[in-house]
Amino acid sequence: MERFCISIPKELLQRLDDMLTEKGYSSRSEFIRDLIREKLVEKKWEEEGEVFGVMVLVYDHHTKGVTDKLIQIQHMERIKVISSLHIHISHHDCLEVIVMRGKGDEIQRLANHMESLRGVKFSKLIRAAYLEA
Ligand code: NI
Repeated sequence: MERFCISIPKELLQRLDDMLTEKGYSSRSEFIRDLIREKLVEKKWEEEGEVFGVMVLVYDHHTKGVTDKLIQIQHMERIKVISSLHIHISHHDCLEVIVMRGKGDEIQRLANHMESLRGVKFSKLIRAAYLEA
């Protein structure tokens, strides 16, 4: 581990400490490391490297065509869907979790496509990436 000093306005440090307490972090260092990793994951999404996307969807499977379209999208060649989980949450609605691997912009495009389908009531893409650090 390397150590370094940073200068930070008092108010900002107070905000940082409030966040640490709120989230239950035991040290500033651990929190700062996580913040840096978060930035690196964002950066990886902007660049050409391989990233992971986890899409959560809630949709009404009675809406005409939505199930077929979702399957069709997931079969697109350039994005690899690693895994998906389907839960029937009510008579009408399904919850689906889709884990994808590929380039950031391609995963994002796919996510946008799924989100905009008629019958999709909720959607959220979680942007993840593997970092060596
Ligand atoms: Ni279902």
